[in-house]
Amino acid sequence: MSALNIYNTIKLDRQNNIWVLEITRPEALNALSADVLEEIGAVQKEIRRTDLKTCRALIITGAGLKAFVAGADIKEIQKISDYKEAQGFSERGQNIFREFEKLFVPVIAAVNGFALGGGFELALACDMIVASEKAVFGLPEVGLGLIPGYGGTIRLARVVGLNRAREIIFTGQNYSADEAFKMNLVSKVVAPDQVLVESQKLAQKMIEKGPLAIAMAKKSILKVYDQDGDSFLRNEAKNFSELFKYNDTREGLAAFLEKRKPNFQAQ
Ligand code: CO8
Repeated sequence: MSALNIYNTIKLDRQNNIWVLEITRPEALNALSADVLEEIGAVQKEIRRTDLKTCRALIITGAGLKAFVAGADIKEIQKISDYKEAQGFSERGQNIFREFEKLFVPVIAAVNGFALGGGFELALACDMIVASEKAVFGLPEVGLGLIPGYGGTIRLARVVGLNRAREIIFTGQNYSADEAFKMNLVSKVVAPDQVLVESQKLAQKMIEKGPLAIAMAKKSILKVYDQDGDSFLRNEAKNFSELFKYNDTREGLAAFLEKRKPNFQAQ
């Protein structure tokens, strides 16, 4: 990990342009405390301030072999006293998770173990998931008298369909990595010691492509959520056209026609 770690509950490796954010509370199965969320928010700020050459992709993972993230910190949830406080709690997490969707760089969840509750919701807010064979996915909130409050009800339904999402949320049961793969939740299932390696390989493939093109594609895909079909297409066309203001687009097209590798400069 980078020597320049300024965080307490996470580690951020910025040694190459695929940054790795590791949540480091293995004693609590990497549960998302207020401190973890705050530090994740600070990393997002770092990425927004950083140019597209320095940070080209982000991988999120959990420390240890057992858990990616076993949920929001139940000890903290227990202290919530009223509606207003609960609303603040949920919105704080929602805003941070939403930001992963809005970041210009691809975000990969490297799910090395339990991804439960808020942990599953975190993975759902990432652009894609690489899972260990031992990963476990579930939204046990209803068993705690809660519902997924970090965007999980919506994001899950969008990926697996309404009825499957209802099953997952209403039963609170756990699902294996293979089951998650069959539900299109996961891009790849790999051996436990390969989760980070495979996530890095996936990121590597993406960072060889045009960074601005990926940013625009990410922006366009997000609009599937937010708008009806017509405005989605308008938005896609707008983002597509926007790319023609940049040299990289010309470079990508020229390189293909000249049968060489493109040299993208993020400009
Ligand atoms: N929060 C706080 N501590 C946790 C959490 C958690 N989510 N998960 C595990 N821990 C702690 C345990 O309390 C335990 O601590 P200690 O050693 O001090 O007792 C330690 O981590 C190890 O856990 P276990 O001993 O329980 O390990 P096991 O191997 O026996 O079990 C499990 C592993 C099955 C993953 C089990 O720990 C478990 O069920 N964890 C809770 C999973 C869960 O219910 N997650 C959902 C939480 S709620 C949520 O995420 C809501 C998100 C939306 C919030 C919206 C705002 C309101």
